[in-house]
Amino acid sequence: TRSVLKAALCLTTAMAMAMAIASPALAEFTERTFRVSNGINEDHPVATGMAAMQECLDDATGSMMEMQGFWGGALGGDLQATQAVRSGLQEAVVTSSSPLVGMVPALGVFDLPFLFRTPEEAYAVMDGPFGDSLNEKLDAVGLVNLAYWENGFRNMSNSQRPIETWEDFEGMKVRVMQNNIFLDTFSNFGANATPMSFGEVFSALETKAIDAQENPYVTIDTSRFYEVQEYISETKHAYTPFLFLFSKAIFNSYSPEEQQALRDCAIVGRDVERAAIQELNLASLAKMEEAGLQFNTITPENQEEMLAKSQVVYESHKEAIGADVVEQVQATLAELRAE
Ligand code: TF8
Repeated sequence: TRSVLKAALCLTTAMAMAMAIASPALAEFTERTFRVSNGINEDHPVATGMAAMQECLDDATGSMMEMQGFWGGALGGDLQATQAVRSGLQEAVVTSSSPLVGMVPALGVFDLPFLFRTPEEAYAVMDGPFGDSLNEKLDAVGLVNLAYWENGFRNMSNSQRPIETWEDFEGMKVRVMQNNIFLDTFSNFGANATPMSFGEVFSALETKAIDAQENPYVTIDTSRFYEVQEYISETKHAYTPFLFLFSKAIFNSYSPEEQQALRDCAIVGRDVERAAIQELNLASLAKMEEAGLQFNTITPENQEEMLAKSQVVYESHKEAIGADVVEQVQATLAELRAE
């Protein structure tokens, strides 16, 4: 018994000493590596944002947290990767909101045609109380949205003709995201809309199984869609965000300090990523024009007509998105526009 007592005493002393030595700030961090799944390629500005986020995490945690980016859908498409994150099999994913509407119907608000007019407007809505209210709905299905990153304003590319009015969509085979709002928006314009996951788009364009797709310029560039397209039309028909989603099950096993570092640094990365996209947008467009694509913008009148034509989509999806959600975003936008 004596030696046991002695050993116990020794242990207590050792523990007390260890606790005194460990710096109180760093004691809150455990060495962790986590995977971040991306559908887009590594030359997309999300990588620039992640580099800034990593630097921030290094500073905040004493280099205890390391992100590993996976690109080009290597860990699955948006929907598949998000399901893995939700069930705790994967730590994180940067995904468009649009394929997740089946999980969180309110996210469909971002798919409503011509909802936002400027990036600043979109930022104000997403980074404010409205964005928070959607984050609560994501949380309820096991997803922690660290921040709203930018996918951006979506424009058309196709192999047939310039899009100048909604009538130009007549009979065009347009790939849409796996989302009924996009499906109805393009069907309503007279297109032959086909839902398809992002990973299938390039070869579907290449083999002419489809004529057209829509994405921000930076994506049309970095995913090489322009190599198999002839026309690019600045429709800006929707602004879709990227969500930086962390598995709630895994997030909850982290210390409060680790959770805070993730939230803070995701915002640092967000700002860098948004700025990088705004800059690259013009460069991407110039590059695609140089590669021989014919570019056109849409007159404000024709854009107004597209919006008017799309009112039926607002009406038919309002209930599914949540009438309160649609009304809240419209009220927030009205307030911003009155400023
Ligand atoms: C789409 C989306 C995608 C992104 C990407 C896979 O068209 O805009 O480009 O979600 O991360 O499916």
